[in-house]
Parts: sequence; structure tokens; C-alpha cells
Amino acid sequence: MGTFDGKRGLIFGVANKNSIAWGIAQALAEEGAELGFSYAGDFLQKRVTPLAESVGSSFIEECDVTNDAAIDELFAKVGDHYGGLDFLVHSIAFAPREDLGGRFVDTSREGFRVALDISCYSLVALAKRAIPWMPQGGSMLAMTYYGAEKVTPNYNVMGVAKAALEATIRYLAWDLGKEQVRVNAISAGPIKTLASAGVSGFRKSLGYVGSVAPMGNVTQADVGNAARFLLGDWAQKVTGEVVYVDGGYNIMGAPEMDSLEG
Ligand code: 0WD
Repeated sequence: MGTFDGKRGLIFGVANKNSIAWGIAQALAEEGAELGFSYAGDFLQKRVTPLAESVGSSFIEECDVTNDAAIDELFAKVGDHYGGLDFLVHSIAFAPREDLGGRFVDTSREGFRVALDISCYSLVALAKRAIPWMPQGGSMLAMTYYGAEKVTPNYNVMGVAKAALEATIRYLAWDLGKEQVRVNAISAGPIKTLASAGVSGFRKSLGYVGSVAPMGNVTQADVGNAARFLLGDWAQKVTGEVVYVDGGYNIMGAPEMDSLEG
């Protein structure tokens, strides 16, 4: 018996076994959820398919979230396959590599547009198509980072995109609450993945956060556990929230001075 028995959900953003989305998928599968997977491009198919199959999934579809027609097509298939949905996980972000380092003021117009489109607007586009399949209510979850709130050098335009994403969570929660659909985000501490490797200086920041946070660095499994709560029935009236899964990093105002060099 699992707490997700009989629940069907779609997971966006598994790129490989290190993806946070995969940590979430495993946690939900352990609780009995029926999972469908959507991946970004053909080149990911051979990575995502065996992972999805290992948790018993038979719905594995490509969808580039910058393409409305592709999203429409995907949700038509969701309807045919499941006839309804209980939850959706958005674990997607992208910004051009040249905009994830150096000075924020040098962000290009195109880099800004792409980052906001893929990392933020896509949640709106997916939510709109998911709603008709959640007539009994449901739950949505997105992934964010502390760089939305406080300056994190090199995170740059992605910090701005995450700030927009966090505001989007609240506006969606307002709209969709009337339909008994909850919308929340997890603000995770840094985890080594394909996406994070693209941020300049990531390795050092992982070490720094690990040394400052009361409970050190977090794992994909830690995020998966929180996702179980937020997507499941125990979080029945929790909506519009950004929940930290960061080992407590966000509560710190300064690192322990003895740990600093000099
Ligand atoms: O430290 C970290 N890794 C943190 C990540 C800390 C806090 C938050 N996050 C967020 C990310 O910003 C993102 O929203 O978690 C989410 C998942 O990121 P991840 O697990 O770190 O990274 P990854 O495994 O690379 O998955 C992100 C995926 C893409 O991977 P690649 O590497 O191929 O860009 O987002 C997907 C894609 O699978 N993606 C898209 N999906 C559909 N359409 C698109 C697109 N156009 N672009 C990227």
C-alpha cells in the first residue's frame, strides 16, 4: 500500500539519473504513483526510456516546452493514455551558458527571453493544459533556487527567471485554488546535475553551501521526500508556497568565522 496508489502524474525534466526530477520520480513510484515522463529532445530518449521503464512507466513522450503545439499534442496523448491526472512535476530550466557567468548586466536580450520562456513561462503553459485533466483537483510542483531571492554570483539571469517562477507559483495558486488544484515549489540546495554544471563556479558553491548549511548539502532523494509531501494528500491545503529543502542554508546570516581562511 502506498500513499500514491491510484494517482497518476506527469514528470517533466528527467535528463539522466542525476536529475532532480528522477529523485522525485523514484520517491513517488515507491509510494505507488503511476508516472508518465516527458523529455526535452530526441537525444535524451535513450537515457530517459530505461529510467522510466524501471519504475513501470509506459508513457514516455518527447516535448519541447517552448513549443505550444508540442505541448497541446502531449496533453492530447495524456488524455488518451490516462483519462485524467492527479499531479504534475515541472523540473525544467535553461539559460544560455554565456549568461550563467560574468556580469549580470551583460545578459543578452535573447538570453533573457530564452531563460524566462523555458524556466518560467513553461509552467504556465503546462498548467493551462493540465487543468482540464484534473476535474477532481490535483497538485503541481516546480523547482526553484535561493538565487531567486538573494544575489548568487554567476546564477545571474537564472535568478531572475526563478524569481518570476516563484511569483508564477503564487498567481497560479490563486487561479487554480478554486479548482482544488494546489501549486507549490521546492527551493533546493545545490545538487550536481547537468543543469547545475552549466553555472560557472558551481563546484565551489556546492562546497561552500555544504559547509555553511546546518545540515550540509542535500540530495535528489531529500527533494523526493519533500515532493511526496507537497504532491500528496497530507499537504491538502498547502498552496502557493516555496518550501526550502536546503539543509537550512537560507536561515544563515553568516558562515561560522572559524571555518573561513585568513
Ligand atoms: O543545484 C541544482 N541542480 C538545483 C536545481 C538547485 C535548485 C533548483 N534546481 C532546479 C533547476 O533550475 C531546474 O528547474 O531543478 C530543476 C531541475 O534541474 P536539474 O535536475 O538540476 O537539471 P537537469 O537534470 O539538467 O534537468 C533539467 C532539464 C533539462 O536538462 P538539460 O540538461 O538537457 O537542459 O530541464 C529540461 C531538460 O530535460 N529542459 C527542457 N524540457 C523541455 N523543454 C527544456 C525544454 N525546452 N529545456 C530544458
